[in-house]
Amino acid sequence: MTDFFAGIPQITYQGPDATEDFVFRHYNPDEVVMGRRMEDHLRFAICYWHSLAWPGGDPFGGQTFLRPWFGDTMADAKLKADVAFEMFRILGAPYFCFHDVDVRPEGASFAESTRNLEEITDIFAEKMQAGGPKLLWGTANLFSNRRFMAGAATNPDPDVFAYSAATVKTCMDATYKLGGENYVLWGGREGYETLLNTDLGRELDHMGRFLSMVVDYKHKIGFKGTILIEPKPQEPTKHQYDYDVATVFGFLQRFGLEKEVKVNIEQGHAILAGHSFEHELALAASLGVLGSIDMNRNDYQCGWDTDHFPNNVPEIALAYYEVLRAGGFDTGGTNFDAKLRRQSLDAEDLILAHAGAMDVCARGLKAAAAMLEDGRLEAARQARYAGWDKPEAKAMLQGDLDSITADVLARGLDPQPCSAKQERLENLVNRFV
Ligand code: XLS
Ligand code: NI
Ligand code: NI
Repeated sequence: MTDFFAGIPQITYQGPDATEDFVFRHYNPDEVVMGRRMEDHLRFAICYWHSLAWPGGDPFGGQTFLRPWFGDTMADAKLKADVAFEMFRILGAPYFCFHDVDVRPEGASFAESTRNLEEITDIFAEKMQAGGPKLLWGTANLFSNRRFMAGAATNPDPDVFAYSAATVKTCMDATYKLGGENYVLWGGREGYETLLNTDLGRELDHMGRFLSMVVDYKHKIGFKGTILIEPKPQEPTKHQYDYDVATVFGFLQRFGLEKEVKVNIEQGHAILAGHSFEHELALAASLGVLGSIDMNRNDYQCGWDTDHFPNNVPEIALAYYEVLRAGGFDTGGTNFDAKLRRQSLDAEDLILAHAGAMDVCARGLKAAAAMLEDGRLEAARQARYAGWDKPEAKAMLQGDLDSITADVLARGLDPQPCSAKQERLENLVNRFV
């Protein structure tokens, strides 16, 4: 036991009327929603990087957090692991996620970094066995160290491609060892700063080959989890190749990987791409690649990825509505890829941020389930397309432009528009949120 969270109680469900701060008011893990326990629907994960490794910097100032484990020794990493698992326990989090660099110090060589990762993940394994959470996903940080400044798989230097591939292998090994349910690739610097020095076609070819190697390795070691790509349009690079769900899907198809790889969709990244979160979720579901979500929120007045904790129930309800329509999560879950504001210095801020976010997600999930169970939204959607259920409409799709034109003439067609009922549907949504 460390004393970092001293005095902070275990967070438990106390119902919406509770007056204390350190409680869940809406997240009740055992409550059954649409036939599934809430905990099994939401599959919350806490991310190591923002909660335990992020020092609180912004473009105008550095570290604001002074955590006792901020150092680069194995002793620091072990203290951080102790605090991490205490935090997971206090919040009753069923899952966590990490990058290699979040959890271990960088070694003097690749081999030493790998040994450090193995040692720390062995400690994780013990803590997980002793009742700790499961691993939702592991990933490699191929964007912070200066060696990755021009990209990882898309780096003009083949040695960086090699270093990146070897790093991903070690992180997949660690994820597999810990029973991780997914492995994520976020292409942090897979993109460009200027076209003037970039061979875009070559970089995309290399990225495709890299991903194919990742998929091959998954099968080679018998990893049963899902490989996920996390789209983001820009930041840190000016343009990132994994721009959004549509772009990623086209990339996967080009390399024949659309049945092998799904997407991890982040709220803030969807907004940066000029979409809504629910747009990205609905599109991924319709393409059969909806994997998991990174839950957070961008500040709508700032143009960057601020990774706030979520607190907007109506938005989250629409997001989970798409998740539920798609049948809910399989190996995916809700990872809080969210960080405290840099003035939120206290240990309790970390706990309250997550407890509040879990409550907000629970409210969103319940609202989404109620909308689905009510059925009127889906009935209206079906009614709108009802014409397509008719045999002659289906037959038309088997025809060609000549046969369709003949039919238009024969029937003297003159289509009449009808209302799409948007406001009526929006009013309906507002009854649930
Ligand atoms: C950054 C990304 C990152 C990924 C994991 O914007 O969201 O945190 O989720 O590398
Ligand atoms: Ni993310
Ligand atoms: Ni992000």
